[in-house]
Amino acid sequence: MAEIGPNTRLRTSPFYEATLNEGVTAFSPYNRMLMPVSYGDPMAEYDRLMHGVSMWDVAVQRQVQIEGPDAARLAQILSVRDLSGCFPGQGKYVPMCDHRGVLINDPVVLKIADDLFWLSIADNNMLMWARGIAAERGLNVKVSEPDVSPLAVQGPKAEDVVASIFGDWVRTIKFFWFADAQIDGIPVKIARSGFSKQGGFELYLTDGRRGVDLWNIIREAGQPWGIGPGNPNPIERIESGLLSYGGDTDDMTNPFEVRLDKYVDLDLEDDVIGIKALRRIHADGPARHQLGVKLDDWSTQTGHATWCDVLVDGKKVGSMTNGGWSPQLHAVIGFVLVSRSVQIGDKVEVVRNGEPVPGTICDLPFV
Ligand code: THG
Repeated sequence: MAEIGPNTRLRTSPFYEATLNEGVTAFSPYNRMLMPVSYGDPMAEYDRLMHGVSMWDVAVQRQVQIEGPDAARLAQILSVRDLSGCFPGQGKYVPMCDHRGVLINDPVVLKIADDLFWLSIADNNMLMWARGIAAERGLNVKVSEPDVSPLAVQGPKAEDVVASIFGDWVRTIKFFWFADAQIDGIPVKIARSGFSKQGGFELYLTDGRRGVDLWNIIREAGQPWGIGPGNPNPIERIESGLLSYGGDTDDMTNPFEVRLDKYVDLDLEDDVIGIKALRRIHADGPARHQLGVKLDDWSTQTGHATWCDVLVDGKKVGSMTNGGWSPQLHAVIGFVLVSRSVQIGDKVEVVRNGEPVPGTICDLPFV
């Protein structure tokens, strides 16, 4: 088995050593970093998230910091969701598009202050994008990547764990809001957010030298609730209908195709990038839509390096973008991105490793 040689282009997370100690078995590249994606026991990782508490290293969710007099303006120019109702201390899930209306990211935007924003980004170079747009529009802002690394604590017991460390006041943090805190001199922002539907927090570490210390504090405090390491869980997020930018989207996908309609405000000013294209796409109706598929095949085989063709009467109508065995549905389920002619209830075939597997189209979310 070949290895990735040491290089300065692949950055390590402040939690890297801690994840090695935990026995991480697989990484995925993301924002020129390594994201831990398995500790070797996917069912245990899933069960902790569903019934207990899981912690995961998402330092790869890099922050793009925008500060200065035009910070709010640049944040809005990049966002097809209205940010005017966003207050300091609040986050919003925000689609970002290019001039064609194609989705280029779906960050959580955190408003730190009236003139200071973080874009907590998915896998695409938004630092370069934000800098380029700021310069071309002549905006008075500084765009940088700060020393900030999120650590997720997710699952029904996450609140108990985080409260046991920081105090019961964290229970009052509202969905997608955040607050400053410290533990043993380690500075964090505690946000009620995270890439699962099981509830929990993300701790934004703001001193990269203290990653292992923070990991160990949470690990220790979580023992009574059976905490263990995990990852943005590939099957829970499919059951729950959460989009993976870059996993479920390609270089043509617009927000309407992937169920982000409710985060798009078409009456924003014309200077918002992509908004004019989105108005046209909305009027014409998008070409494709994202739905679910349930396969009539009990094999638990998961993990596809490429999208799988979806066929109707032997003709390609789209792709299954991700899929896997669902313990809740007792079936292999997946997301499909298919022509709008394909409807809920339709019978299709999904080509996996050259073999057509029959399945049925269904609505999202699965659960
Ligand atoms: N947390 C933080 N940054 C992130 C992610 C995260 N950056 C990358 C990636 N994940 C961005 N993608 C998402 C996708 C979904 C959600 C958050 C980030 C999400 N959606 C909820 C939902 O769909 O139900 C809530 C959206 C809402 O209604 O406000 O949480 O996970 N820091």
